[in-house]
Amino acid sequence: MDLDYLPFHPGPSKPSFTPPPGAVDAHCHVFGPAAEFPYAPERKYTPCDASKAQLFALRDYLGFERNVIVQATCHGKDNRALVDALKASDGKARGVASVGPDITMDDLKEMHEAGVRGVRFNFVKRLVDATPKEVFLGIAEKVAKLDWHVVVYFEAPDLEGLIPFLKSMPTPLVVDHMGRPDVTKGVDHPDFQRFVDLMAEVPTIWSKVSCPERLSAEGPPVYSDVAPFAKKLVDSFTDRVLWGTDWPHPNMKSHMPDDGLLVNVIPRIADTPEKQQALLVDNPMRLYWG
Ligand code: 0GY
Repeated sequence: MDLDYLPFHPGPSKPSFTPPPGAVDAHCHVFGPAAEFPYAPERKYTPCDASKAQLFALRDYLGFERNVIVQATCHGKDNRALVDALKASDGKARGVASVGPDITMDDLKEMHEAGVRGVRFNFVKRLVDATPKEVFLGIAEKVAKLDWHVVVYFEAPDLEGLIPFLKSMPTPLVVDHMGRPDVTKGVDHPDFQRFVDLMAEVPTIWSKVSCPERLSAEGPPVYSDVAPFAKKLVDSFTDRVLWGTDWPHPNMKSHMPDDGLLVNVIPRIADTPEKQQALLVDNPMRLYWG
């Protein structure tokens, strides 16, 4: 583990918000354990181990029924830890993998069998070396044949330059963490409006309304400065939003969030039972278990 790496919260509080039956934590990771699934040589950080058993225990503790496990960059394109967790989940987890241009349809079909339903393209420079867009497009064309989608992770300043690429995707697209807006600029700032406009224009683009702990200037326990951004997306695109814990919170430097408090943010961003049902159950079920 890196010396400045913060491990996940050892004893999260019990949330006061109870997720509806069938709720899905649609963004979380497994790390290692390194002795079984070594971290990738090209990784930019070395986390603490965070096993599938710990993830499934947290799922139950927080009141969720399913997980979408997203391949984290510390495992590079070696999806073995992810696939192992999916196979152990009893059908209660789906996955998003990270693959290279040499991936074959047979490899993808094998991952599909295990529960993978998407690939992640990462543009965050501190996490990965850049991949040419043509390479991403070639991968997207392959996974489109299996009706998978693409998850993209980028930071707000990169959105404008990425729009033509995002629009060229042959699959549905899920944007991680609302495109990481600078929340100090306010929800009406043109930068966030650009993202709202993109979602309005392209009906196949979804957003995760996740990670208040990464985006907040205010911090815990309420992360109230992030809520207006997530609420705007939930209200405007109720059937294209997903929520996740982001456990075990890779690379958090400011603080390690209490996962129970993160769950308590949900009713602030989805303020009716109908919106909560869409965000936590209907939307992820359609995308990952449909
Ligand atoms: C996240 C965010 C981060 C890391 C990763 O795959 C990863 O390493 O996604 C981050 O550092 O912002 O979604 O987990």
